[in-house]
Parts: sequence; C-alpha cells; structure tokens
Amino acid sequence: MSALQSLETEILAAIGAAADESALDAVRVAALGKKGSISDLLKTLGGMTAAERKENGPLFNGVRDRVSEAIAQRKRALADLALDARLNLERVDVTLPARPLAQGTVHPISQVLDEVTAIFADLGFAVAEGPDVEYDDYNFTKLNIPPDHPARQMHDTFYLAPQADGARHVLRTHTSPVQVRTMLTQKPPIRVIAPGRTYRVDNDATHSPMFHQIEALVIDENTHLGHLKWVVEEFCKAFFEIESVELRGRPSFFPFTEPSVEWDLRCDRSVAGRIEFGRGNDWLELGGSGMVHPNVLAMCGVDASRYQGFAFGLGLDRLAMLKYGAPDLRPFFDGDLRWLKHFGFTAFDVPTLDAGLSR
Ligand code: FA5
Repeated sequence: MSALQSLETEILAAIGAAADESALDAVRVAALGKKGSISDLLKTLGGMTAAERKENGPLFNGVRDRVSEAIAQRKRALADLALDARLNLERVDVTLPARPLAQGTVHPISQVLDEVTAIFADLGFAVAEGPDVEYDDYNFTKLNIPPDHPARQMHDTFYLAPQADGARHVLRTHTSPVQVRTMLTQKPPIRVIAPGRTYRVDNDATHSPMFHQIEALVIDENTHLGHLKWVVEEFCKAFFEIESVELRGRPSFFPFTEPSVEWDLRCDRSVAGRIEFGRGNDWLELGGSGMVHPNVLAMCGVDASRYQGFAFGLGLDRLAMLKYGAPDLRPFFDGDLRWLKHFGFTAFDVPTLDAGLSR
C-alpha cells in the first residue's frame, strides 16, 4: 500500500470512529485544515515538475474529495443519531391520563361565579358585561336616581376626580348599570345576567370595599312578578343543590324598580355553625329585586307602554360564604395561601348542572 493510500485509509478510519461532531471536526482540521495532512500534500504540488504534477494532482485531489465526502456523510449520520437520541429522551406518552396539578386552586368566588353562570345559562340567560369605572349617569341617573336624590346616600360611593366638564366617573356601586348598557344597545326581548366587581366605602366582617354582585334583567311584553319569583326559586334550588325551597317576598324600595321586593329563603339555623335550606323557622336575606321602573325603561330607550320586565341583584360573595361555610368575608381577599388551599377548588371541577355544580 502506498503512503498516500495508507494516509487516506487512516483518515477514513478516524472519520468513521468520530463519536460526535466535535471529534469529527478535529479529524477535518487535522486533514483538511490550513496545516492538515492533505493540505500539506497539496502544497507539495507547487514544487513538482509539470509531469509530476499531472500524475500526482488527480491522486491528491481524489483523496481530498473522498475525505471531504466522508466527513459530510459522517456529519449527517451523527446529526441523525443525535436527533434520534433527543426524540427518545423527549418522548411524551399522549395516552397517559391527565394528572391534576398539585398547586393552584380556583378561588371560591370564581367557583361561585361559574356555578351561577351555569345555572342561568341553563335558564336561557346570556352574559352581559360593563366596566368597573362607570359613568355617574349609568350608575345613578338613568336608574332613576337623579343627582340630588336621597337614594344616592344609600350607596357609599367611590368617586373619581372630576373631569374638565365637572362630570365624575364612579367605581360602580352595583351591577345595575349593566341593565342600562344592555337596554341602550339591545332590543327586547332581553334576558341577561351581569356578574362582576362592585365597590362601596364599606368594611366589616360581611361588607368589603370591593365585592361581587350578579344582576339579572328580563324584558319582554308580558313578563311579571310571578316569573321573577320562579327564576329566583329555580336559582336557589340549583345553587344550594336542594329539591325544594321556600321564598318569602318583602316589600322594599329601590328607585329603579316598582314594585320592589326583597327575597328571603327559609332556613334552619338551630344547630350552631350550620345552616340548612328548605326547612326550619329562620329566614335568610337573599337580595333585592323588582319590576323595572317605567322611568328607567324610558331613559334607556325601551317603549314602556309595550314592554315590562324584572331585575334582581344578589351578592356573590355572600352566596359563597353561605354555600361554603366561610363566616367572614375579608379572608376572601387577603390572598392567604393556606386559606385558599382550604376553600379553593381544583381547576378540573368545572361546574355544570348535569355533572354537579360543586362536586
Ligand atoms: C343593590 O345593589 C341593587 N342594585 C340590587 C337590585 C338589582 C335591586 C336589581 C333591584 C333590581 P343592595 O345595595 O341591597 O342592592 O346590594 C345587593 C347585595 O349586594 C346585598 O344583598 C349584599 O349581598 C351585597 N352587598 C352590598 N354591599 C356589600 C358589601 N360592601 N360587601 C359585600 N356584599 C355587599
């Protein structure tokens, strides 16, 4: 075997033995680099006679080309091997069942909001929304509470700084302005709920400066108080997950409803620390409601001689306290992880009426 052939055999063997890209690169530099063995060989062509060059040139170039090709081939093979190894390592068995995440829970208010939304969706209600920062006009005036009306005192309002024209935005004190927004933009028949954050200057065990309400609004030609009572009843049965409930309506006053009714739910509180619905001699306040005042309909562009309807507003946080046995409202918003772990729900418990609301 000539010296040239043994050099080629030696280099090809080194290429075949290179276990990774950096080893292969070292072989390439040693053979084809500036000072590599094949490059040195090619440099000798310059000092040869024309006849020698004619004979050796093709031999040397042939070695260089075969070595270059072998390096390229080995490089591709190594890349394929590396990819296979990576794919093996990163293989995901998509047939494995999903595992619940160990950390993070759904906040009870979010859970209650989802439960309430599922119940009303089943009754055919759509979800309407409005902003937390609201026009004074929508929060009060269009709800039949003009600027100097004493009922404004019932709401301890957070006012924002006056604008150039003197008008003030407010942090909405209830979800009722979403009634206004809905009537201004939709034609009857209307059937919506509006859950969301509300704000009042209020702070004790059962009152929080930021809390949540859920508003319901139904406007049609023949909607009456009987429909209102039925909807509240159906809601209570589904929400508290009991067969039957007894509701008591008390006359009340809201400027935006006439007549206005507050609903109480029959309950049993005879065992300390427990509350059971549907029986007993006690009554639990649920929230306010009534037939939408004709002035409100007119101010929101609804023909009050043709349409009528009802609305109600419930405190979501109070519902959460009742259903999940939290005696104080404030921890709901303290962000204490231990409390959240205790009262929180797994993200996989999506409430539905068929599968169960709170299971
Ligand atoms: C209203 O806010 C009316 N907009 C409800 C309404 C809607 C009446 C439609 C008629 C027609 P009220 O001020 O009573 O009503 O509040 C409703 C509920 O919000 C209360 O029953 C209570 O559960 C809850 N709530 C009120 N203030 C707070 C507070 N500071 N913290 C927690 N919950 C509160």
